[in-house]
Amino acid sequence: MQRLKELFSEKIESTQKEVKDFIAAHGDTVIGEIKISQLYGGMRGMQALITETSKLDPAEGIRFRGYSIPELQEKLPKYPGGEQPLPEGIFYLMLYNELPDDDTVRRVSNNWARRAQIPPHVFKVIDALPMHTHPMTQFVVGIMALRTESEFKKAYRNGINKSEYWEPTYEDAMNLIARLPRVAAYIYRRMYHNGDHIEPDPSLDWSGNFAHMLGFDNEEFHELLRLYMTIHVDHEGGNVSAHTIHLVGSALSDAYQSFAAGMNGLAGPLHGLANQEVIRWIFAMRDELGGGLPSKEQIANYVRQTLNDGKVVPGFGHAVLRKTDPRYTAQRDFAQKHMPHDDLFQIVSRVYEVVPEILQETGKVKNPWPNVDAHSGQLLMHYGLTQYDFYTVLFGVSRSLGTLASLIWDRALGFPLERPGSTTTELLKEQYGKK
Ligand code: FAM
Repeated sequence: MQRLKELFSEKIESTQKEVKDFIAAHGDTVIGEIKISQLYGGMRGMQALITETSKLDPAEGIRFRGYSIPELQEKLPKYPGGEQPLPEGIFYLMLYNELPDDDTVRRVSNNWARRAQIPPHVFKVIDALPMHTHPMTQFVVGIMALRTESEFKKAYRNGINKSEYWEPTYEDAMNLIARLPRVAAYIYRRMYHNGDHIEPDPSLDWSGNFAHMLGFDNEEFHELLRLYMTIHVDHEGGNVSAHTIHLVGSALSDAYQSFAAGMNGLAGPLHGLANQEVIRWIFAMRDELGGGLPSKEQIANYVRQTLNDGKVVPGFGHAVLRKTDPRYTAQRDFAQKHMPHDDLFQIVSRVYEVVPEILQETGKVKNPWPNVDAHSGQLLMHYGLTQYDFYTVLFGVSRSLGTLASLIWDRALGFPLERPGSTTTELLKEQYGKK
């Protein structure tokens, strides 16, 4: 068995025991109550899942196995001469629950490079799609086309013992993570560069190779993509993409089926598609206001018009966060360091100054602050990745790291089929309506 896989298998038994003992001792402890409003309101605030890889605190933001983004920017290994963490490092942290050293991160990079072969039929399936097919649709089709390679599917058919489910899931997850950049780059080059595809450079790290295959060899862009791929990996377990992947996987659907389902959730405008919607909204505002840097008042009027039209202001708000998203702050810091005078950065900054107060004025927006999507498009635009319909694919490639690490643990810990109950308004009225 490979060293990385062996290292993981050595962690399973102790973690299984820890969880088993904890449930035995505290399984009957009540940790909260459920209100009727939560059943109609998207289950906000209901602790209903176990997701070991990360936890989102409304007041502080995301922590990955207890570490904040600034802590990881300091502690995780970087590319030689680089300042941003290598995404291989945060994956290792989430799966193995320990900080990796340079050598371990290099081992993950090399492992993924060895796994990155794509069966030719995958490209043929993508090429069969009309060129105007949304990149996220092409991405999901590509993921499902890769499913022919599923180790779990094969193992289950051959009668695998449930105690070993984690192993083919590990293989599928590592293979899928390794192959997603190539599938994503294929879609990008097909749509925006006349199918002028770029071969992988296995000497590069996972994210650097992704940037290379997209057609960007600017080292500063490689650094941006390492930051981007690191901060989008996970956001605890209840967001639509993570929750879907966990739920579908609980039926013993394999990593390909589960991840494809999650990517359809990520493609929703209220979730991962918001990164493209932010740029579309800013460009529409800039065009309507005649170009250049809009005044704060002009932006305020445009925001109010958006709200009056019954639309959301993309990039602001969050179902859990109640402060500026630290993933936004990390991107803002990068922009301030590398492109302080970028025109679009000036607009994004001014939108940040204006929007929260107006959203607060509505009296209904619980979190008026920017989320991860409010900044990401500006950074990509700066380096020439201007095709914003593609942005959610980048988000999806990164999200594979957290959600598939989590899926491996779901199988390793033997999590059962997920099956919450449902009720009806009629029954609730009968039961509680008389009070
Ligand atoms: N612009 C306008 N209205 C907003 C808003 C925004 N940015 N954020 C929340 N609201 C509204 C929301 O639509 C709801 O209105 P109604 O009562 O009329 O339905 C009200 O404020 C209460 O909503 P909430 O409790 O504050 O937020 P939710 O938990 O229901 O929704 C979001 C959270 C993220 C779906 C919501 O903030 C939103 O639609 N934001 C804009 C889209 C976006 O940026 N999504 C990306 C989120 C990001 F984290 C990600 O997943 N990548």
